[in-house]
Amino acid sequence: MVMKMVMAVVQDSDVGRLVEILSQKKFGITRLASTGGFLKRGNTTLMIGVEEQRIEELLDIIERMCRPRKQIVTPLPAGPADAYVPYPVEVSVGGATVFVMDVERFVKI
Ligand code: 2BA
Repeated sequence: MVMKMVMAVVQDSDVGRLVEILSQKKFGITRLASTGGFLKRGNTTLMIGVEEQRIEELLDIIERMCRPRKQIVTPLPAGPADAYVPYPVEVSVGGATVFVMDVERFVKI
């Protein structure tokens, strides 16, 4: 059985429903509290160890449950204070950022 490790960074607002459906479908999940480097806001990283043949099923579910959203960010000042104009910028976050990795060995002890 070939295993893969999927690490999916998802928005907190999507994670509850996503974890529920993945658990129902018997995917094994570890949920990690994480923080985005750019927005410096909380998000959630799911570690999901999965058989290679279930990868597409998993990606389909993630795609269905995770929606892109707009977030407004006000950049922090950088440089001289009198030159700083704090205007908000809109960024689009998500649906999900997903990494699929090979697993050399998988053991439960
Ligand atoms: P954040 O780093 O907080 O990024 C949130 C959103 O801000 C990103 O959404 C992107 O639209 C925007 N963004 C990020 N860096 C930017 C920059 N230097 N300039 C302008 N806009 C920027 P997503 O791309 O959907 O990413 C959502 C979250 O996924 C990220 O939160 C981060 O936690 C994670 N992520 C994204 N790419 C990653 C990567 N290559 N490696 C590890 N984690 C990643």
